[in-house]
Amino acid sequence: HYEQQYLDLMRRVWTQGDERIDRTGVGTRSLLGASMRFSLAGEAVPLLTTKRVYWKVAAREMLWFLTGDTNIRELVRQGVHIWTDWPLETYRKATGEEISRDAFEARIIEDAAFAERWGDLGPVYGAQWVNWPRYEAVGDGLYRRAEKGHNQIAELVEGIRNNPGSRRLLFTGWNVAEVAQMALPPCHMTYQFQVADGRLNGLLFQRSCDLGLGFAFNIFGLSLITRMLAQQCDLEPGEIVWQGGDVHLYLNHAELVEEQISRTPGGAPKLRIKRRPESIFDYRIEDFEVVDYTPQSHIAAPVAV
Ligand code: DHF
Ligand code: TMP
Repeated sequence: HYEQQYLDLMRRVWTQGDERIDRTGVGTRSLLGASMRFSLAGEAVPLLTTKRVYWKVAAREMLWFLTGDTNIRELVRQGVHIWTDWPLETYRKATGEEISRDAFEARIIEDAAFAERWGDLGPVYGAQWVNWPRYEAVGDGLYRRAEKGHNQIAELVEGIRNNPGSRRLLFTGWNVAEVAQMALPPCHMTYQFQVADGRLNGLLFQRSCDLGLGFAFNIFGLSLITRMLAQQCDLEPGEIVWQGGDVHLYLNHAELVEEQISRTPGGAPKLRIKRRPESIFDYRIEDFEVVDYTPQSHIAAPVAV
């Protein structure tokens, strides 16, 4: 089963990983460098089956990236809570107010000015993917930021269509000049694609991977964007390759790890796109459907902020 690779890696990190205190203070076991491959042939999708993965949340996040938005307001409006903890932490530290997560989210939705001030994550994924800053010369060696940045995604679609032999079919969120302004520098940082035999293959380099929590979303996201790009470029989806840099398990995920590696993966979920939108930017959540997904129960685990 495709998921065995994941469970094997999880066991390896847990039993052989180097134990250290990380940025969050929670502590991890970690190793550097890992790779997995999955087929997207037919409608296959490597959703984890040893726990329920809320794939619609991951899909909404991906669609949100593609709009270029970096404010959590729209996510929260859609009932997506996965990015709330970071602005919440900033707000609590800055104001000393012991506001609950629910109350913070309610204010983000109700109060546009509050959301503007406190809900932004900085120039993260979306900002770099579709609006990477571009500068134009104004003379005397001076530059100003152009109104419109580079749209790496639009350029990628053109590249796949018009230059399928290219080895430069990629986009990245790692903008060195802006990393310091981001709530979190990109984890799933570089995506690369290849056209081979009428198929689109996709690869993700993820510099930092929370194997217990983030990975399930990231591998689904890679599958989804590869499938969307393939559809837009009249190709069949091929394979995806995942490459992890610092691959880790948080020490407070012990129960999740023990439970998950004791389970046996099963089934062959499928991801369907029900419509062919005008462009890569016109997909809606209703366009996606997952069938034959009968996962084992969800395993809740705390996220290290
Ligand atoms: N920090 C850390 N330490 N790990 C992450 O995976 C992570 N991911 C981020 C931002 N910072 C992070 C963005 N993505 C969840 C999933 C993805 C995600 C953030 C959080 C999460 O909490 N997933 C739970 C619940 C999902 C839900 O309730 O919708 C899960 O069980 O999958
Ligand atoms: P770091 O910036 O110190 O590496 O911390 C980021 C943490 O978030 C790390 O545990 C990796 C995890 N993460 C993912 O695994 N996937 C994601 O999509 C995101 C945003 C974060």
